[in-house]
Amino acid sequence: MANQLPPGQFETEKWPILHQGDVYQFDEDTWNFRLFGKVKEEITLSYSDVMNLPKTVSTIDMHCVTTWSKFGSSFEGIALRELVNLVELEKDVSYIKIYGYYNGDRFGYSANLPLEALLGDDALFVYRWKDSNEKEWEGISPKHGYPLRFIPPESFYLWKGSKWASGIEFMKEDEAGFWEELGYSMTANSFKEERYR
Ligand SMILES: Nc1nc2c(c(=O)[nH]1)N[C@H]1C(S)=C(S)[C@@H](COP(=O)(O)O)O[C@H]1N2
Ligand SMILES: [Mo]
Repeated sequence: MANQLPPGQFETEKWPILHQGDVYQFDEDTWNFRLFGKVKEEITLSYSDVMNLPKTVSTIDMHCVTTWSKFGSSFEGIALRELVNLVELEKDVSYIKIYGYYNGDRFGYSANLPLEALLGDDALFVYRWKDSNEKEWEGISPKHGYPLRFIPPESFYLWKGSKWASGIEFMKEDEAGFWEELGYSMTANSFKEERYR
């Protein structure tokens, strides 16, 4: 699957920046990460709680619905499954929403995804990355979502990757997030070109 161009996409070398609203300014004292929704007990993690979880490194292609694709970036972060392991899910939880900052609201952005597709090494909350031709790690910049940014598997368009990630809601039914409410695809499979609803 790696380095495959989905239909209707072109390759770019640089990593473009796209988002709505202003850039979140990280403050460790007020930052936290919430796991909530259909779980036995909701939990709130501090920045150090999150950063002390096991780390995963993956190389993941990114496909933006505006038609650019960027191949072979390496990311270091916390696999989504490590966070799921911290809560006891109610029966029949199949979907999640990953939240992120939007214009002063830490839960103003969200994207819905099927949980089952996100349990591998290619579903990561990242804090540093390495371009395909670089040797040195570089922190995820504030504009790309510092301190924690979700990168979805390459089978999903990149809007499913919440910047300035702030929590995961566990759900039994699929529910539209920020872009999905505005007409973008619920499933967003980049290789099936599922752009709009
Ligand atoms: N919190 C937040 N995350 C967001 C967005 C946003 O507006 N707010 N935009 C999404 C969209 S539409 C895209 S295409 C990607 C772009 O990520 P990049 O700027 O790192 O390339 O971020 C996604 N994550
Ligand atoms: Mo986008």
